[in-house]
Amino acid sequence: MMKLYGSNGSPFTRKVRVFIGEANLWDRVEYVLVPPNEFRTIMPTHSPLGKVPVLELDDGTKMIDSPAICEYLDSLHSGRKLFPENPDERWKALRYLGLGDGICEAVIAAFRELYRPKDKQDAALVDRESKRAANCADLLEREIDELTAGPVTIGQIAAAIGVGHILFRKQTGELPPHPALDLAMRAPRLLAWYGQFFERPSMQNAKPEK
Ligand SMILES: N[C@@H](CCC(=O)N[C@@H](CS)C(=O)NCC(=O)O)C(=O)O
Repeated sequence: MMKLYGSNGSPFTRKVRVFIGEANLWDRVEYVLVPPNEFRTIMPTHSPLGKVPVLELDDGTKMIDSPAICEYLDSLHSGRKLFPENPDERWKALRYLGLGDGICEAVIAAFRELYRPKDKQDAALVDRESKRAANCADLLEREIDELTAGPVTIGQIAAAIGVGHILFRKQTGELPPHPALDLAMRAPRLLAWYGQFFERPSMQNAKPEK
């Protein structure tokens, strides 16, 4: 049995968990939740980066970086590939993977800043990162028909995780209201699509938690 080390607040972990669900691989992977208070001691033993997610293979090899972990997992099943084999479909999916992950990175950068002492916080950074995430959401909104055409791919999964991470950190209050991140105003079709995607069992099985 392989082991996926992760945390429930991590969108990159969530992406891999959703991927495992969509690829029907839960019979081969055990999810190991790394407790927040042990994160900084446990994760460096699995990866020099000390970050989640890490996938431990049956031979003990530790795979790092969620796109690589997902691509590895995709090689293990004989069903329809979530990293499409057709080149045009593949480049499209990888582009949406980049945008979805980009949203997560920007949201993480913004809310991390807000964990610093108030007098040390850089408001311009929070503004810049919030706008960066919003710009990615804009592009996904403009391309919603291309994004959602066809069966589920790594691109759709990553885009959904990106949107979900904006909503999650807003809901926890860790990401303060920013006009750029009003998705209902800014990206209504993307938000509606996320609502449908969220109903998939793979997503229901990997809801974000603080
Ligand atoms: N590119 C990496 C990013 C992983 C990442 O940033 N993980 C965050 C959680 S979402 C983390 O472990 N951060 C802990 C830290 O920075 O100390 C991936 O896609 O797996």
